[in-house]
Amino acid sequence: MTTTVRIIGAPMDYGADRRGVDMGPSAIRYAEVADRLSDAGVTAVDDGDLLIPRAEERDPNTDGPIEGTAKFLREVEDVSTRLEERVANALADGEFPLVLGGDHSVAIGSMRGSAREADLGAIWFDAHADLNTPETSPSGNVHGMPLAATLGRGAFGDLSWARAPRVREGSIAYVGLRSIDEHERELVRDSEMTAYTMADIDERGMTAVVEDALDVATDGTDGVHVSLDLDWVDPKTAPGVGTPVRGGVTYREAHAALETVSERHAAEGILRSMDVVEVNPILDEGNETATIAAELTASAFGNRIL
Ligand code: B3U
Ligand code: MN
Ligand code: MN
Repeated sequence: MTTTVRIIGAPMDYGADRRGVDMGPSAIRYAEVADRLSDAGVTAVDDGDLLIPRAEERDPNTDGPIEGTAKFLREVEDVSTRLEERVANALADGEFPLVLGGDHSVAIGSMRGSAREADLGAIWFDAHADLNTPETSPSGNVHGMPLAATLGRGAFGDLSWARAPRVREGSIAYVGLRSIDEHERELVRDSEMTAYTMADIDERGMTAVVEDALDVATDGTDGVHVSLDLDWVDPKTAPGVGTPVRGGVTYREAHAALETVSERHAAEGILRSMDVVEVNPILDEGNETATIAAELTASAFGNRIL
């Protein structure tokens, strides 16, 4: 049975400080993600974009319903709820939901949709930990908080639209972590999550690290969500992101990582959903970052040279 990937565009930038990631879905489509997926042997269908009002038309509402600061939280709730539905519908129809962001707060809706009928593990390919809560966030930007939201940490514990009850902390693995806030460091250390930093990749090589991350995310779960934040890749290679952090993974390491995921998927059928986030075409050079995003997506579905 061939896989059908359902592309769901989530052009949301409420969670980020810099405008532009709302153009991510267009840029990744323009970089021929659908054709690249076909080359990988899967059928791609496009579910279009969620309609999302521009941030300028909304009020960031920093004194919203919770303790701490989380800008545009009502808007993020609205998008998350609609995205969750689209992701759950794709799975119910037997298709694979591929969410194109948008800033990383789209992962709240994608993971909730994916975890509705399954115990879900996750691999977080990202420079950042995204575990801030509204109380600890230095920026108030929700794209630094999606894992805290999904796990119901801090003020998110009171928000029923955010927490995904079937995502366990112990089933989440970071790969390539290299930028972490002071409070967040403690949060990660005290959590049951597994964190593979850039140092682990340097020491052991990408393939071995991703194999271990897959063990974490598959152990006792029904499937794995892959969250790919393009700031994971080194900014010299992928400059079109809002919060570049030097010392990121190389082009080749990135492909090796997603190929390792696809090999495990081919053998064990582990993948359940994926999001590709934080591509910012305004800051990009020649759509290079979106192109890498599209290529890495195809790698995750088994695109190979031979
Ligand atoms: N940790 C910082 C910065 C950040 C997180 N995610 C991104 N940037 N893309 C924060 O604002 O929470
Ligand atoms: Mn992120
Ligand atoms: Mn990031």
